[in-house]
Amino acid sequence: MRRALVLCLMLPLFCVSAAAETVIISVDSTNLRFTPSEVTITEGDEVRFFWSGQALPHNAVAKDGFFDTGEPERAVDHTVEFPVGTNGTYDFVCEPHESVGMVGTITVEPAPPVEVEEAPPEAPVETPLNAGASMMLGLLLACAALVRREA
Ligand SMILES: [Cu+2]
Repeated sequence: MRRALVLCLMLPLFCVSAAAETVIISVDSTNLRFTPSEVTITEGDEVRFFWSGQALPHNAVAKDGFFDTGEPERAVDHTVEFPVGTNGTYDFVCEPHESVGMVGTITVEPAPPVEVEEAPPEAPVETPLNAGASMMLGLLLACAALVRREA
């Protein structure tokens, strides 16, 4: 009984956590490199440029100007969002150390298409609010069945 209730309380959390991810790019100060220097993300994710306590100041500037962490600093905490429509390849450099190879690449893959299997063609178009409400209703019904079975 208690196990089922805990499961029910956690279900909405799983639904929410399927969303954006944050990938951290830091600095390997021993050989003047970004670490990791190549990342692949999906539209909707974000990249956080994060380092502190560096002996030398660094920054990260996209060659196409899409992002720029500002002046080189020993401590940087700068998050870049890649919303839907930004899929592509973004080369970036640390301006003071580009010449010694402190460069990187972010590959942004297109967001997966929205699942349409569950909505037959004759069904009325659901607003996001209705879709969310009916999903919650479905979860509640599943929880109720689970609780009843364990009781
Ligand atoms: Cu640098």
